[in-house]
Amino acid sequence: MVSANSADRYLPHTVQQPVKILIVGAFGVGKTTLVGSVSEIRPLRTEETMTEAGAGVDSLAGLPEKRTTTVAMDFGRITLNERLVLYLFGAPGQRRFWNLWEGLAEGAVGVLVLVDTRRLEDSFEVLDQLELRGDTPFIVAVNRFPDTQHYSEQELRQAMDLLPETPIVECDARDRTEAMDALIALVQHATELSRARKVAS
Ligand SMILES: Nc1nc2c(ncn2[C@@H]2O[C@H](COP(=O)(O)OP(=O)(O)OP(=O)(O)O)[C@@H](O)[C@H]2O)c(=O)[nH]1
Ligand SMILES: [Mg+2]
Repeated sequence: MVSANSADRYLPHTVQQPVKILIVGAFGVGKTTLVGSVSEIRPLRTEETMTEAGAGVDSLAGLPEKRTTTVAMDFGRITLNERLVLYLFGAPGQRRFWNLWEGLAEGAVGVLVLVDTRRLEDSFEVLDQLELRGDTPFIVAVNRFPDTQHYSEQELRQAMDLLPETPIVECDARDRTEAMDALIALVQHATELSRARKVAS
């Protein structure tokens, strides 16, 4: 029997809609920072102190504070509304770990590609990797650093050779609201694509 106040005790069954999101990007673009800013649980991190091995491979230019790098993944969670919970997986950015991306992308509804336009060339290969994956929806989020030069959306789109339908957003990965807005834009894009594909099939 359902008691009068069951609505207070039980979450509506619609609540548990877990959605997996993958955050990728070149070395040091702010993936771990973004997961940490938005996660409502203490994020799981796999940070290791950077060693000499990375010197010359991964540039720390423009990242004066950076001391560690992700070696496996970041994990966080955010409840977007009473129906939607996002599970966030942040990928490692060092190229030697990119082989982990395939596994991390398994079951993801969308990918947030974080880019640092001060080192945009580092992101070209990241975008190539995604295009190889084919059908996982993605959007590009420009992480704004203090010395980031402003480019128009058209300039960015052209530089990254993005399709007109791929959304570009801008955020400060340290800012919870801005980072969350980027994730919401991704979820919306993935939802729209999935609807369009259903109609087409
Ligand atoms: N000013 C500024 N600094 C940022 C921002 N996002 C990240 N940082 C700093 O930039 C550095 C890089 O951040 P991480 O979050 O470790 O980058 P990552 O993409 O996870 O790096 P890897 O896992 O090594 O690829 C850190 O020192 C952050 O404090 C931002 O939006 N603005
Ligand atoms: Mg990281």
